[in-house]
Amino acid sequence: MIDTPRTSPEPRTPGRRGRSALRNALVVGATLALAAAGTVTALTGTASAASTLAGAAAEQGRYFGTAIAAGRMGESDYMSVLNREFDSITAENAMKWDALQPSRNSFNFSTADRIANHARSQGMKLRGHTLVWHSQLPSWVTSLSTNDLRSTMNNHINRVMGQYKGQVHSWDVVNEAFEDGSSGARRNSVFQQRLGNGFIEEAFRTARAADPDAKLCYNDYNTDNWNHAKTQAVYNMVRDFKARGVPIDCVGFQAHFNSGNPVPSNYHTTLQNFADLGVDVQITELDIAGSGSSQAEQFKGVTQACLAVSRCTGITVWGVTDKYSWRSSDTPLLFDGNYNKKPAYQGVMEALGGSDGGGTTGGTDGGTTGGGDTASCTVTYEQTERWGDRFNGRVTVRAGSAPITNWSTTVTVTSPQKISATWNGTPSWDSSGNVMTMRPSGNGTLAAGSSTSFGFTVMANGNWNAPRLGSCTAS
Ligand code: G2I
Repeated sequence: MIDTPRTSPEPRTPGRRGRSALRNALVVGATLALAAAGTVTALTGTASAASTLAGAAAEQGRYFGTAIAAGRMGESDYMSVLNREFDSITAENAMKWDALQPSRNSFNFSTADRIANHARSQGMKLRGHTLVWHSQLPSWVTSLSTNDLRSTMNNHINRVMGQYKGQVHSWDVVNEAFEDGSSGARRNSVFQQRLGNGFIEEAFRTARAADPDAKLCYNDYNTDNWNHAKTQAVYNMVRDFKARGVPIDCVGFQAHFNSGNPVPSNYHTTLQNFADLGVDVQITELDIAGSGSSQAEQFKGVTQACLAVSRCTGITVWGVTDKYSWRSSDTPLLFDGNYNKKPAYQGVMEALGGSDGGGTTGGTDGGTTGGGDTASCTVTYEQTERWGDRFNGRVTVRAGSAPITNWSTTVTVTSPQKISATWNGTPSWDSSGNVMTMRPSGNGTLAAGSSTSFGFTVMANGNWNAPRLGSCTAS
């Protein structure tokens, strides 16, 4: 059993919300925005709780991400669940050393860029994984001399972080640098052998200079149980870094669990103790072997533990669907091989306070918020173009399971952003000018399940955050 957190999480405002979170309408926030605009007297046919992982997590001030494999990006069900449910992406393999610098000083960003571009186009966050790791390291690195390895490590950090500067919210700067077992020792990697204990510190200092705005994380597994030697060893390193001013902002807990390594009863204690050192904590590669209610309870417990720690800023699961998991026979994820939501999904949603989205079919239901025959609609956002000073957005309005005759939704931008143009809709504005209520131009009739879209231009004025959508109201 997991220790039940006694404290309620402090609501946090994420710096940048992803598309799914936006789409799934923070109902409270949306209601306030609509009330401020003085435009709506009643919400019709909308759910009372967010119906996707990212939407529900956003209501708790957290992101909810997944790892993705570039090779699966052509599969429409995969992409539709990704885009609907998650607001942060980690490249499962595409940002590792062997993918980015297969031979010395020859960088290949094409696959990683595809993932980064997808995240940007969807208004999703991007986690960077990983800069310095003993695994998936090309053999040319392992034969370098000490001085060459030092400059090569720093060059790799600079080039890769430079490529994604301003887009990656958190980087796993160093991954898995400690041994398993009871020794608490550093792993005997090529970095450790040639550069000694100082390589971790050096990597973090180089990373801070390369992208001062990215959060810099140390990431590892088997660091979940507070009593384990490895957990203590990582804790001592982070405490030492904080004491000496070595730049570190976060600790990633991979959270790969199975029956031999279950979610420990003191998990919340571990997360809280690290957070108390003055770093954020993130659950970075969550997957839990199993099925049914037992798996669901464990996913729920992990989610609750994160919510109970105000500095636990988000959760990433290590894949979209069981069928493409790195350990698919363990069925460790939230969607089965047909993209059906599993009990584990409901477990996470219960912890997040969301609804389960009204159905188990994942691939094509578009994340409907309602059900039955009540008039309802959902909204989704996509950035369609970007220039040096502005970007265009498109909002797709989709009717739920009943036909609708009218709809409205809000688009909120963050000052100093300004909406300078709109098309395919009739806008009205609140007094701040930041909240636009959009209604149909002319006939708002939509058949059940069908969609229409409107567009707008946002003058960024230095702020490139995606706009926030209110809930969609229909009659
Ligand atoms: O092992 C699970 C994870 C532990 N923490 C660090 C993560 O980066 C790691 O991810 C896994 C990926 O999920 C696997 O997909 O890292 C593995 C490599 O250490 C990845 O496996 C590799 C295979 O070993 C390669 O043969 C294969 O070419 O995936 C590659 C791409 O499919």
